[in-house]
Amino acid sequence: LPEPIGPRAVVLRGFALPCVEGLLSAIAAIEAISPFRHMTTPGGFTMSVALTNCGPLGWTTDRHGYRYRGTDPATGKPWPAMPALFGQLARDAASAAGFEHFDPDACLINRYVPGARMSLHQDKNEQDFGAPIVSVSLGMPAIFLFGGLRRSDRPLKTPLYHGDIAVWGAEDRMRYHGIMPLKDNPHPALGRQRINFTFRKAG
Ligand code: MD5
Ligand code: FE
Repeated sequence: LPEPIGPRAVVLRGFALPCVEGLLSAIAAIEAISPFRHMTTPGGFTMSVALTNCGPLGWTTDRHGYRYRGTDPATGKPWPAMPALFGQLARDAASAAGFEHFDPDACLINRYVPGARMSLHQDKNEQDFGAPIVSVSLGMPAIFLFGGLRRSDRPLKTPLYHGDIAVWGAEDRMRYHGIMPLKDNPHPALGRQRINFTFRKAG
């Protein structure tokens, strides 16, 4: 049952549970080609979250700024292909949230360990703000911060658990959001980590 967190934002509890095994084996294949790594922000900070990507475009950051690229700067090669299962799950979740025909060209995969966090930000490096964003959470639970259109708007806090999918679009697309520092609650299957992947239409 979709749990609304905004006018066009929902959490679909457990939506990814039926395909977790397939998702985990796909992530293993992706990280064998493009490993998780800690990138540097334009301000010179090293992110506490490690990331990789799959699909035609991958989100990156370095001293020069944030941008999507067709190749992995660590390997010089294209990002691993988006597994068919990923595309199907993203499309099904978007559809369940009322966004038909979602066709992502980028999937950013974040890995959190205890203490890792993501401070409040907007996702604005994509070309197409008309498309929603779909996010899948696996492993340790996290507290998601869902703010407003101004950084100073007080965020709603909602937990995201293993298998949950969140979908945002339309007037909720540009809301500030983040993840509180992860507590050390080991997950039975994934241990001391949380993996989040976000599907976007970036190009
Ligand atoms: C995460 N990732 O759990 C978080 C939250 C990111 C990011 O924010 O940019 O990699 S996933 C939830 C999310 C993603 C994109 C947009 C919005 C929420 N939103 O508009 O609220 O690793
Ligand atoms: Fe984000």
